[in-house]
Amino acid sequence: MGPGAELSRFMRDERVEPRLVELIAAVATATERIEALVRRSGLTHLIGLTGATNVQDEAVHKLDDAANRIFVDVLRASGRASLLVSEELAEPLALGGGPFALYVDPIDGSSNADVNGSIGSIFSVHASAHAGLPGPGHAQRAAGYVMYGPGTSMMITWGRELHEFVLDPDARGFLLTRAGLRLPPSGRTYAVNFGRRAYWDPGVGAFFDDLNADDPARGRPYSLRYSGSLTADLHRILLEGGIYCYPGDRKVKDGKLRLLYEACPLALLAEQGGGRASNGHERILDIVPRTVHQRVPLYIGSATEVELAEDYVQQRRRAR
Ligand code: AHM
Ligand code: MG
Repeated sequence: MGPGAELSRFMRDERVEPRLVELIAAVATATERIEALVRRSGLTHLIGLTGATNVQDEAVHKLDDAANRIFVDVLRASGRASLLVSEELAEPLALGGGPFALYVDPIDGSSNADVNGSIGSIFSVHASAHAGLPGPGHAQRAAGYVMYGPGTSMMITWGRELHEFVLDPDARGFLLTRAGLRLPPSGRTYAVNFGRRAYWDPGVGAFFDDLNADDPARGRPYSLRYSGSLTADLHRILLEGGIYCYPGDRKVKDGKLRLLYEACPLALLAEQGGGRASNGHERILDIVPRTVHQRVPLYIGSATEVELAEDYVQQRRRAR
């Protein structure tokens, strides 16, 4: 019995295609192995940088590298994926067989690894795609993340609702904790790197001024909660409502986050829980990808806050 045994049983009961169940079981195996590395990383010299830079010109952490190798090995052995696209691989990697393509960010929030902060792995499944470029995110066959925090949670969807599994640290298996999870329609917190405010468009700044207003009658001010790990910050928002944002700005036109292995999988999770995800103008899941490592601005979370963000970004609403 592998770490995905209960998850596989649940998927089979839901009549999910057997080959997809097997692929997700492989993802559960990979992330359980990564979790074991993460837990011991402070003792095993797995924190810090490798000295290399990846295709996005970002410094590669030792954990990025180790987690990427685990995904490659486990996926190759599973025989269920023909292709792996990873934040840590410049080009899509042919794996030899299987009906699916897997898109992963092996370690999301790598900078947190050095300070014993929460990190995660994000994954997205498409039908095998020509040259690694899939259709828009609404065509994803499954998506999810595993957050390595005080506990290890997996949020997953196969396009029918949103479910949470938690890794039992003794039995080493993912156990179902919440089925059919729904996001609150609005919340009281937002997550954004406020240090970039000087680079934002006025509409983006006006949105956060609105959330920060001294206006208890409208549920303001919101609280700011930002950890530097998208999976950890989004986890709070999926459970408690609110919004996570990584806007485009004067320095980084399309923001920082990647469409195929960050924004799209998280957008599918949010929508399956009744939330929304947008680039400020367009639904994330409708964007047709142009390149495998393409970046996209991201506004994701409860429907109320994502719609309000769009109103400000598109200047339908202006500074109050
Ligand atoms: P990474 O996958 O290279 O770690 O980058 C993604 C991370 C997100 O987890 C996080 O929300 C964001 O980058 C933080 O970026 P910044 O330090 O610019 O706020
Ligand atoms: Mg990463």
